[in-house]
Amino acid sequence: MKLYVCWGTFPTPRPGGHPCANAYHALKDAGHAPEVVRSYGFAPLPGLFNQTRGRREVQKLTGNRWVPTLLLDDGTVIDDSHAIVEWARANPA
Ligand SMILES: N[C@@H](CCC(=O)N[C@@H](CS)C(=O)NCC(=O)O)C(=O)O
Repeated sequence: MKLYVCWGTFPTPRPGGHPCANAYHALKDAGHAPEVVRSYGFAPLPGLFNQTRGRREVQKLTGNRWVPTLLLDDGTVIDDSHAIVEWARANPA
């Protein structure tokens, strides 16, 4: 499985935590070892930073450029950190 994230899976002071880190740690806690695809980017200036391969792949998969996005080996796409956390809890490795 591939987990598309922004700049990494580090914690940030954001309320609710860093969405990419939340998704990543939920997957790890459930026993998965996702391939992490750093996609960088900055939504308010999409032309400037959102032209990375990762962001383009995310846009193809989801129609938007927001991460985290999870791509399962069977091609299933799970978008949004909350949905990824729920999926991880429901689908331990
Ligand atoms: N509601 C979303 C919010 C995700 C979010 O804020 N993602 C940030 C990265 S941590 C993002 O993609 N921002 C746009 C950008 O960096 O271009 C979720 O929880 O998945």
